[in-house]
Amino acid sequence: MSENQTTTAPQARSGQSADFDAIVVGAGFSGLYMLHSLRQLGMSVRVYEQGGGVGGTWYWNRYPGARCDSESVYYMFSDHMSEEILGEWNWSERYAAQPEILRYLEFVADKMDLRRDIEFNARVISADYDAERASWDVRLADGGAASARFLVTAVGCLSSTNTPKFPGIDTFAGESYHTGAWPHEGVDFTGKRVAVIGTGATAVQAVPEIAKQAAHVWVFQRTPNYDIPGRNRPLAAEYAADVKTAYRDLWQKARESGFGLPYQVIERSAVDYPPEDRQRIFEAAWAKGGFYMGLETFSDFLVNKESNDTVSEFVRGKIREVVEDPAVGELLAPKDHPFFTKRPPLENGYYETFNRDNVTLLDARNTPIEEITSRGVRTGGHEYEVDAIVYATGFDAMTGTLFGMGITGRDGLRLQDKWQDGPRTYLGLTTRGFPNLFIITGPQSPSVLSNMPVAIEQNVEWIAGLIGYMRAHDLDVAEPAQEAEDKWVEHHNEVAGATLLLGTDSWWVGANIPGKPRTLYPYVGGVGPFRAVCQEVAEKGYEGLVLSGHEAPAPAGVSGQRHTIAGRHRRRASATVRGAGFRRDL
Ligand code: N01
Repeated sequence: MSENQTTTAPQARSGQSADFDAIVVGAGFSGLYMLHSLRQLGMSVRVYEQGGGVGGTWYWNRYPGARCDSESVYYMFSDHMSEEILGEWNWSERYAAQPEILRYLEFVADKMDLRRDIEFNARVISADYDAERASWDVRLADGGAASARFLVTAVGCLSSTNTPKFPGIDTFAGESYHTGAWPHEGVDFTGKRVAVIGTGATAVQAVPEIAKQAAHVWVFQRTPNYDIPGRNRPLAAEYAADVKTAYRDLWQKARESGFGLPYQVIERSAVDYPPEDRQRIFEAAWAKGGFYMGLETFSDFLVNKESNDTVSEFVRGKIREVVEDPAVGELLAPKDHPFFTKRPPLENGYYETFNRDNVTLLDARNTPIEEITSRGVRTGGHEYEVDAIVYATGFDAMTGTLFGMGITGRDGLRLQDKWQDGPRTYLGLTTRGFPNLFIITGPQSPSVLSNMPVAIEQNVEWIAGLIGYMRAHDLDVAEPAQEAEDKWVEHHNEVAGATLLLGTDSWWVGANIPGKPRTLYPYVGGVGPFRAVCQEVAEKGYEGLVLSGHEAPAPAGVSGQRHTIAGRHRRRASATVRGAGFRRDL
């Protein structure tokens, strides 16, 4: 990984504020594509990236075993970014590992000559909207400053790490690591005693790798997950070639799908099938590996508890089969929440790891972690002495990084104050009171409930489309009308409420962060239906947004026309839910 990629903005370093048409924050998948798209409009763009290189999530998450849970052939930019890159790039594994994905993003950045507009090691500490100038003023941690008419956040959904405030955490004398900020030089656990706290998708990838090196690993599990076998393997050249040949159809299918993957969703309920047929369908998906288990078996797991019970029991049975010690198998088998109401991790050897002599599973639900001591972790009155603690404890997802950037809109309104009871957005992409602020993969858009590149491409293209429209029509300011935003929030909550998701504690609903409002953060109405709504909004001249020249007064909240628009969103709710593979009408 090359660390000397900084291209400095001379103006930002001379004590004066540089002025750009747009500022983009973040240089992962989203920021790279946003930069490219805005350049296509002929705009001057500056990207600020906190890391020392491109990659976003894939720059920071270098923990052992880190790899993508989407099949790599679909985890990349489509021909919308570059047909040439799509043709040239070849993945080596079914699920690409972190170093390969990082290489891919570096390849994209070089190929598209993106680095010259990116400033690395540049952390945004504030972004203030100046209504008179219709401009965003951005300040950086190192004293740099810049302004721009448009501010686009491309900061990812899982970029603010969460380390629980365990008593005594600072007293530990050994090594401590958070998986989301892993040392670039790697960590050698050979012969070490290691505590891993957490059993989410990250730990499920890391534990088998750490266990291969360590003298002993203690895994502190608070909630077991329904881990699906990934069945990772070298990517067959013929398969990869077939995907490339059919990419136009496959990408279109992914764009119109519920979760951003071109899988064959069949509208059917598990409860309508006799047990032996159900079993056959489950076994086939289990053997295939990956999210086929959730997406290609039955279509009503998220809205029908009875149907969900069948798949939940199937997965529990599989876990019990693999784990040799029945007590450990039972502890690993989730019973407190339905399948897929938390993000199911993909595993490659996770359950087998608990058959090793050097791995011990501990129940952090019934015997919670009491404190971190200078020597290790105390739980149930016992001190587990270790050389290293790995915090696989997740992220302050979706809002943590946005709030950390100090975004202040019109009249001094801070984003965290506006969203103190939960996010309020129009389409997840804009929020009233923050003109010309656009959020890629924001809350109330499909974001993490999609194969990410597909959600990102849609968001970026919509934002670029809007900015292009504004420039063509001599418009300077875009801000959602109050009623349009209210209706989107209402629709979002209505769709969320029709699913089982709100009933399970997960980061999807903010339950992992004490005090965070409990609401479903990503939009569950489906990637395809969301795209259709956004497209319709655009075709109607960006209905629901108030577009104006910058001298115009702050936009009024309500109009009869917007009422109609909002009404259409509401009607679409039932279509959306059906379109996303759910059965319950709203
Ligand atoms: O984080 P998590 P993650 N005491 O929040 C536990 C994506 N991802 O980094 O479940 C004890 O899921 C917590 O316990 P509980 C993917 O979307 C993608 O693993 O809250 N334990 C949980 O077990 C994923 O969902 C890929 O009871 C505590 C764990 O820490 C998301 O990232 C790969 C605790 C946190 O799990 C986040 O996954 C990996 C406490 N006080 C991840 N606090 C790819 O596809 C927390 N925990 C590339």
